[in-house]
Amino acid sequence: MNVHVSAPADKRHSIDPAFARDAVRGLSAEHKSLPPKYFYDERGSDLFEKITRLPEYYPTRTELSILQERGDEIVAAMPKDAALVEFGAGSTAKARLLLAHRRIAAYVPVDISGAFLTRQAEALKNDLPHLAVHPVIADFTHPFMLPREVASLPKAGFFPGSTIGNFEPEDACAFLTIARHILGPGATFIVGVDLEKDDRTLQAAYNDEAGITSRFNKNVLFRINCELDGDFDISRFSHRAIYNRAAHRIEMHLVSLAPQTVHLLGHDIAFRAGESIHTESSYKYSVAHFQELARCAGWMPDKVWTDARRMFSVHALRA
Ligand code: AVI
Repeated sequence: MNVHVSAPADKRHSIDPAFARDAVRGLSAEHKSLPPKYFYDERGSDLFEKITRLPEYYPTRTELSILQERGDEIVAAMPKDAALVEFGAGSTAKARLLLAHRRIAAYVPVDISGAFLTRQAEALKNDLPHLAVHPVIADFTHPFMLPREVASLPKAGFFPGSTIGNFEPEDACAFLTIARHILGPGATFIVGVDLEKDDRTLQAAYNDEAGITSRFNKNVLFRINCELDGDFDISRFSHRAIYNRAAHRIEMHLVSLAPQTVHLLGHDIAFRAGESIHTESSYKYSVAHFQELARCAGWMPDKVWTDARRMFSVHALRA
């Protein structure tokens, strides 16, 4: 499809062309969708941070407990004196649990947000002066170069948070393949993966009582209004998260509460009452199913750690 984007003259300077193209394309499709990466501006990242502390949202605290309790075994599964390469390093809180074991020689946080990354790296250097820290500003879903300072060190990748679950399975396989090439032969990859479980626990985690997930979901419309000069009436959309068991995924949607037309960059986007925008999929895996995905990407499943209730898993893969 050819997407034509015309911005009003006074907005032209501030529009991100990739966001404009993805928004127009996704909202003009028969089944409307928006890529989940657009949740995460400052406000969205702040809302996500709040989600991780909600009583219903079990993944973050469960993964932290696994890293805390099994950190020594997880670090022992890595090559000795490795460079730990974190793909999409958010707060570094999880990496710190591994770095505390002092068997890791260098830390390479990789993130698109340069300012945030530099602040985190400085704080880490202060707290762990023995550790070499070499941040890389890059989109970790595309091939990037590791810093030459870690060229001679063995590598361990780290991808916590079940962010892998937000990729479509074929994109997850492509990402795991890219990561294997970046990390190179002999590397280990530590990946956090949310596990399949009962519908009630899953639905509650994405439909919290305080309504934070709803605000997080609607943030993408807020951004379209602010950054792309859209005119969404956000109060006329409702948050919906359902578990699609056949597809093994939580689906987040924004559902139009009435027939309405939204205007965006010269396009009229018509909604029927009840029509939805699919904004995120969060795939849930069994241990065996994730190991199969890893094998498809050329990794050898090595070890796996789960919590006692088998809510979440941390995998060690070998190149
Ligand atoms: C970042 N990611 C792993 C979260 C998830 O659970 O899929 C994003 C999220 N969406 C709603 N709540 C949290």
